[in-house]
Amino acid sequence: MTDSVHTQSSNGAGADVDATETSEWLEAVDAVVEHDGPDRARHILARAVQRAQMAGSGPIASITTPYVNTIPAGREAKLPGDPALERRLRSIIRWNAMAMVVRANKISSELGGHIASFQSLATLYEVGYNHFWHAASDEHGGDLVYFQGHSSPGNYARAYLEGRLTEEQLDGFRQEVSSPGGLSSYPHPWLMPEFWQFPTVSLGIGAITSIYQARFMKYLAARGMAETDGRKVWAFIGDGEVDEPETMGSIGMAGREHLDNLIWVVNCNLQRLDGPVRGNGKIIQELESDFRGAGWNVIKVIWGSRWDPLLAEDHDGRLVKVMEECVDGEYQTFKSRDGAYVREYFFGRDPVLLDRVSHMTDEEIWLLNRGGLDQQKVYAAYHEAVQHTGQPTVILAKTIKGYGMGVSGEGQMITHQAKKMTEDALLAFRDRFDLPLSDEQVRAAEYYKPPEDSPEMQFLRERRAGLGGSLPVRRGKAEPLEVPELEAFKGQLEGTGEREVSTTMAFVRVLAALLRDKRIARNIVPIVPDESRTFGMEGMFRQVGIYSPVGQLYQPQDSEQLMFYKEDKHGQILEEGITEAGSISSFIAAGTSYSAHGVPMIPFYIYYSMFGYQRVGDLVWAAADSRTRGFMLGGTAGRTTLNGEGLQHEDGHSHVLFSVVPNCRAYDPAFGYEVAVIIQDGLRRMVVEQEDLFYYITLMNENYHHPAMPEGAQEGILRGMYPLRPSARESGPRVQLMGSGTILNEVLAAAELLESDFDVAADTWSVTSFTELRRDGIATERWNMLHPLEEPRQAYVASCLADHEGPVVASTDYIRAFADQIRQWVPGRYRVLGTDGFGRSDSRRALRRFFEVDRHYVVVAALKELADEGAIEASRVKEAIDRYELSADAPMPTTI
Ligand SMILES: Cc1ncc(C[n+]2csc(CCOP(=O)(O)OP(=O)(O)O)c2C)c(N)n1
Ligand SMILES: [Mg+2]
Repeated sequence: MTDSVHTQSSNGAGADVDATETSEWLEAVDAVVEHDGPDRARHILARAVQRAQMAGSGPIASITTPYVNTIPAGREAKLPGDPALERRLRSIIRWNAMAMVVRANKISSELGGHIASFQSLATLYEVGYNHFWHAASDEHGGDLVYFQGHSSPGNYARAYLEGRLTEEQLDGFRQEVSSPGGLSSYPHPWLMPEFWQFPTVSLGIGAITSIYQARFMKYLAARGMAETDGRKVWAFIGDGEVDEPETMGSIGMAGREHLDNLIWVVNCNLQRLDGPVRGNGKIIQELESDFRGAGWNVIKVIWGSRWDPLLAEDHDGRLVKVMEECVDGEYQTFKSRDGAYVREYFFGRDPVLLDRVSHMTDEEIWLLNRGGLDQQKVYAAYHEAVQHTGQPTVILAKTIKGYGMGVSGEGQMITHQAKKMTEDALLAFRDRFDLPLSDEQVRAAEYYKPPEDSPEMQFLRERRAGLGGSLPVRRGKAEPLEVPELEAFKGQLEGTGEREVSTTMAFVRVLAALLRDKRIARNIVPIVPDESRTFGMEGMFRQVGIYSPVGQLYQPQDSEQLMFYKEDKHGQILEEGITEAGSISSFIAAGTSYSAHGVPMIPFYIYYSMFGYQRVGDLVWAAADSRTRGFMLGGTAGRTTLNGEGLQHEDGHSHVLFSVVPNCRAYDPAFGYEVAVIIQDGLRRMVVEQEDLFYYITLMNENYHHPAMPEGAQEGILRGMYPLRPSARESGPRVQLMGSGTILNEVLAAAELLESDFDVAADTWSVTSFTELRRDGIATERWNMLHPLEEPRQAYVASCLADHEGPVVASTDYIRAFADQIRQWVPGRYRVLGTDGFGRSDSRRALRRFFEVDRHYVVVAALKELADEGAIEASRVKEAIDRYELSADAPMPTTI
């Protein structure tokens, strides 16, 4: 770049006080570039900038470059083969993608779909499909491509040409229930498990999970679990999508860890749903500095080849100056108008430029194309990206939203949601992309597939065969592993005797046992967001090491100690730092490794339970959709059990939140043996049987005695409840008490008080999962409804309680909705206590009294139920209230 005007506008320097001196410097730069090349120029200038900064110049902007392509025209790798053929093939795919949305909405406009986004992306996808993306084969482990969610019609249209989908299936777009083989709206592995690999449509989710996927591949390779060299993770991200914190929040990690197996393509069509992304600025320039600052290799693909001659002639920088002055809102408007408009409002900003394009017709000006829509420019960028080492690459590709939609949407504000095309727009689309369709066929939006022996189809097949097969494609199973039997956790099954421990400690011992088990030790992936010491896991730092791509470049402060802080190239722990979103992204990468890499890994992600679903719910949903297998451990759980931390920390509802995830098995165990049974069976189901489930288990930090596992309890632990301590009393009033987690101890104490103070028999049940009990209840009820003539089945809760008299009282450390889940299957009266309200700090005892879930409230609740049943006098309830000094007129805990 030779122009002082342009230099000023891109680096914000002040007015030029000595233009002659400036030109001399610039000429010197030109000379270096000419004689020694641009790399040498960069070196000298970097040194010069450093010198000026040392002298106090302040920051000199160096992270943005002029608003032109990063790769100069002369340095581009050339697209191999026949460009015209590729354009024809891409045009057919464009047509079919558009047709499937138009046709679906002829059936009913209820169905929806998007046309404009894929039309902006088509070149970016097709160059990848034809030249870069490997499917998994004997020669290559396979690239992993995160497609932009609402561009799925483009993927379907290609799969149709490849013979993977039929016309009937295309016609079943968004009709998954009524049309067999119907296609899901967006990439959903849950709905199309052999096709889609990564759910992306909740904006930001594909972005962050792609980063952690790339990092997990480096981790797998470092640990010798899989050969991932040469494999790339590609992620397509919308320019509007970059506003999501999940999109940009982890780019620093990708830079820091040198994830050169990661390539992001940001589709800068300048628009999001409502309007322009940065109408008053330039999204590409903004992102360039963000990514470069985060250590990424940035490739801007702004201008198409038709601009090359104009840029080559731009010795005075006037063109680049106008390019930089125009804001994105203007660029959007240009492409919604015509050549005459562009001449007047773009080139017309500078009379010299206007003159420079005077030889061009309006049509030629209109055809000046954008980089992201030019297969040559895109090819050159991809070529450089896959070669680049030491850094992740982001390609900032400028495109046009609704490209080709003409009056029905091109560059228009309304284009995102356009799912219909006028007849004129359809005909214009046909003409613009030279599609061999009659007017009749166009009006009917017929699909088009060229003859099998046509050059387009041959090329398509050849390219995909050369790259290992079709994409996307998802692997559903890996070689199963052997898992330890329950006896491996003997320590937990036998109880703790005199020792008082927490369920967190019990879990850490189970994990330690797994890390010693030869069959699966290597497959375990402990994940922690800066909380290992909280959970007493710091012993593992030394034992298995913390993964770091560079090992440990310093002597740790605690190196003298046995359990020092050990970072290691082969480390097994993923210590994520303070990012729950990043940690769960690692959980997803590890828990889907069986699918993406054919290597089953078993993540144990342990974190503060409050910062789980509540913090990253959408990623939990993505984990479920992805068929992630693994364990999420909600540590320091329970509103009164994590007692000192107050409102923002004390979790009384994560179980209710996790209860909504269909393939999540959620448990609130109270004892070490329950933890062991649940984890062992989870391993069997996920790793041996390969069921697509994941587990949520709450763990607590309260220490108490753990009994040995009662005989025969195993099945009940897994199904959700089992009898823990039956009363020895045979006659007199009787109640059934239920409890879970730490509050089970209060319930056990209540049973003793009922017996000793009130002569009431109390049978105690440990409820490990109200959520599982509810699932069983719903399934049973549904079966009975649909089989009215058959012998009704009994819900598991009902069958447990069938031979046990008396009202039922449940108390937990969660809001009442948790235990309330099973109400309709509890025979007889059912009263639920819970910790509804905001947490606060105090002793556990005070909090349990405050929230009315302690032993005394359980006694009062049980007596009240007995009184309401007529089994005892109401005065006995009052007696208990007085005896235990409960405050009858205290306000509801939820209101204070
Ligand atoms: C978390 C989330 N919020 C909102 C949406 C709804 N939505 C779908 S696409 C879209 C606009 C996307 O714009 P951009 O990222 O620029 O993609 P483009 O279609 O322009 O390529 C919105 C708001 C969503 N899918 N996910
Ligand atoms: Mg956009």
